Amino acid sequence: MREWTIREEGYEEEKAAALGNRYLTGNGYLGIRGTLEEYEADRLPAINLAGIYDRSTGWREPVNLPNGCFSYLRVDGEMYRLPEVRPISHGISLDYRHGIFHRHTTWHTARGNVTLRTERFAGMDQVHVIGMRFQISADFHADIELVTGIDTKVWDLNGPHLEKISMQGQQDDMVVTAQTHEEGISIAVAEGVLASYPAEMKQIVKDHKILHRIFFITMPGETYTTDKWITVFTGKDVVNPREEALHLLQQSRTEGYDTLLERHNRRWEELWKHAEVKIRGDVKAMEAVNYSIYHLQSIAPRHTDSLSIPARGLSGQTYKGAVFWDTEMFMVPYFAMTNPAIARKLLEYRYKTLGKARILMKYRIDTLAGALRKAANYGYEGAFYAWESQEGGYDACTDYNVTDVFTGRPMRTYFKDKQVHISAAVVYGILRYVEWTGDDSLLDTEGVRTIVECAKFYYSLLLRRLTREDYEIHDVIGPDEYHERINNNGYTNRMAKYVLENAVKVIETAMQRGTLPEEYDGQELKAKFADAAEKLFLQRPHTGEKHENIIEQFDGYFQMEDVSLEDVRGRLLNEKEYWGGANGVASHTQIIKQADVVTMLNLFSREYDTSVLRANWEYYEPRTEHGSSLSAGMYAMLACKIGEPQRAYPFFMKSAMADLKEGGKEWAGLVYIGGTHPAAAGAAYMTVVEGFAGICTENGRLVCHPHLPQSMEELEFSVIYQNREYRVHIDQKEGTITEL
Ligand code: IFM
Repeated sequence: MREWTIREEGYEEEKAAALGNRYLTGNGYLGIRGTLEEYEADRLPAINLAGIYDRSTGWREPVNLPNGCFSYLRVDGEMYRLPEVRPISHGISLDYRHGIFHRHTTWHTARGNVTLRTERFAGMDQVHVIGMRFQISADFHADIELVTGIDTKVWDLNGPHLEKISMQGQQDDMVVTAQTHEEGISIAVAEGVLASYPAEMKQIVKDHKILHRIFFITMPGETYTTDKWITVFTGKDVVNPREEALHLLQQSRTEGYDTLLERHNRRWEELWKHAEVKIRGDVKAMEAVNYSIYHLQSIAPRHTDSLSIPARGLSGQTYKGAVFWDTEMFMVPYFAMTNPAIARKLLEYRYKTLGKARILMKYRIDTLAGALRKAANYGYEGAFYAWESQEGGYDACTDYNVTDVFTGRPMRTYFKDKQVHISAAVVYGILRYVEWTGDDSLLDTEGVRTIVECAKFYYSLLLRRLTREDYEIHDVIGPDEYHERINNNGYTNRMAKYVLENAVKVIETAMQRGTLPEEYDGQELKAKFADAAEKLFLQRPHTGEKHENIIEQFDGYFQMEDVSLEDVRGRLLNEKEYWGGANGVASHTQIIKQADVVTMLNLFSREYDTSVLRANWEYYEPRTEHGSSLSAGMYAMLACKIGEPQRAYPFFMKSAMADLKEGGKEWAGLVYIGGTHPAAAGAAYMTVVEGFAGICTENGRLVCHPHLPQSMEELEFSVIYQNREYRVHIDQKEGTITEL
């Protein structure tokens, strides 16, 4: 039987960063890192806000809130906190069915043992509230002081982001207000406690903190419970965040902790009704995939319309809290199948970031945002979406996105300029949603405009040589980021063709319905896009002994040094050096960072014989570093499509365990790059549904072609397809799909 709980017993200080990610709780509005309550900024605690960005000293990044969870204990006047005082027992756990974090710590003191237990959750029912409960017990008459409040000195990668910080006591409650530097967005964090035992309470403001001091003496063996509520609002949510935060605090206190927790649990149970995956015979796989789903649910924006999900979820400021292609390619499919309203929101974010130029107060020039503007800046037409999209579609990707470990100097990278496949991911997400859900209202005027503008972008990238009839796309970076500025990337060209072909269909339908935006000449665009789609050069499976059936990743790839992954790894002079760029160890070799041709084949598998799919899987897998968490899932899914679930299995587990296992990349030099990996979580889910269960649509009907790995006796889950819910049951012999 599974537990729905992960645990970490014992205390190891150096694990703080990793556990902060693994034990994350969140509700789409905010994410609370799974760190200990007594941690200050140097141990990476954070309550990370969705969709509020700021720039002060370096990169623009999402804002971490004043830490309303901050707390520690004093016993007989001595401070008891980690890591300063070693405990005799300590552990944390996460109930990932309900997003509840627990901690227990027992310290030995001069007069006896004291135990602190805490519980906390980010309200799923009411996203502006964080609930916390402390339970303290001792085996002697301990003189306890529970210190809890709001720490305004927060962990930032490139902060500080908050100014005009004010800390005020408000009778029994306290409230911190502040403003972001760049846009002056006001934020308010209010906090209140309720002790269920007679206690003396004081408030103090000290060292960037506003704190309650709760004094009481324990009876041996009794447990003393203190409840705490933290409420959060910003100027983006309401006109007066401070008043709203205080008001909600009062309301939460009146309703009580247990009521809040019960409603929170109920909301999670509703989410699991459509999302849970049951696997008989392989508990480890079942737990890993449901844990992945937990993360996706914890970061899904439910409270507002104009948000998408960053590549590291709500686990902090890594990757600038930006939205990448990860969302459309890896997360949208999961939400379309289990919670289409969320998938729709994620896609509408791209409509909002299509072209509106937003000028922020301080950084007028480089925050001119929007996909249309980005394309124009490079001399292209149409919509070139931000590679690292922040609010308003501002591209947060810098020209120098990597620091050279040898010189300490920034290295020119071309991710922002050349990963043109980002716009195709947006179109893919929209069309995948429409096809799966049947909700073509997403293809209203804005949807048509987005797709047409993306098609115009690819059209404007096309090149034709005087000696050739076909069209090419040069100077790009495909999914494999180690090979920059290459020509005719197999993935990019195929995705461009997909966009052009679908733009023709979308224009046709819009013309019939009279919904084509007035600025377009439908006939002319259709003719141009159809011609481009037909003549666009695609890398084809090679013939000939050496590369029989292999699709070359880009022009000249086969001429690059064909050397093993281990040899390339052995050439590293520093374990942290970057493998790509001008001097990278992989740049002139066939070693690639992540699935590239394999990603293309997975998306368009129906266009190729199994022999081609297999040959490419076998050719590229040993040449792939899997240096991105996006890679393994693509190999897993394609392995299922060639009928090899056993080969898929380790890649599926790698994806599903991306946030569970030790050893992920956490630091690049001095820059923290850790965080959660929601794209890998989405890939793990898709491997179960599309890979192992083989769910797909044929003539508008849901069908399955299962390929279960040996360890899985039975697989069961629900999907929402075209507004109807289906229960899928697969065993080693057959699969059934039943409409509920
Ligand atoms: O989008 C990915 C990219 O493909 C590889 N580097 C990390 C990004 C964010 O996950």
